[in-house]
Amino acid sequence: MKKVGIIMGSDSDLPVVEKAIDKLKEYGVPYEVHVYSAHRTPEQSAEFSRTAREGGFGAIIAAAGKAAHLAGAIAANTTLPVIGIPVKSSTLDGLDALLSTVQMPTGIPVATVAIDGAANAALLAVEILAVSDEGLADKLSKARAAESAKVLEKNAAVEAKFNQ
Ligand code: RP5
Repeated sequence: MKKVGIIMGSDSDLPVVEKAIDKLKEYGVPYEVHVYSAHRTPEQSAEFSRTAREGGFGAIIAAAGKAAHLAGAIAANTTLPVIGIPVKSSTLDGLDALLSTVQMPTGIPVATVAIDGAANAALLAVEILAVSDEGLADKLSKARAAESAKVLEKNAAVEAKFNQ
């Protein structure tokens, strides 16, 4: 199975990124985690993304806050799918990171999830790998069904309490 690369701009992003790591573990997807900054260690982040395809990666998750150029800088150096997580690490509550991550120019896409949306970033990476992996696709379907069952159970309780 292809690996997922998880890159964060600073180790201060780790509390958010851990939710992506946990989700990948849940699905048994192999991953590597690195701290590479678009601004503080530009050579390392470029080198990682240039060699990611031959290194066995199938998707890259990039998490950064403030002027969050990491996902875009990584996407500039690879044609692998790149998923950006805008991190809420500033006085602007992550809106700065959201706009910096999502507003990519045509030709260099970054699939941007919600501010601090690390679990969804991992799920999107799993969905990308599941395009060519039946086992993963099956796990995703089962998880969706389990979520639906939980909501239906809650609906039944609410209906029983309030409806005549
Ligand atoms: C960004 O700046 C990082 O991704 C982090 O979210 C933010 C703050 O970094 P530190 O100053 O805590 O290292 O580049």
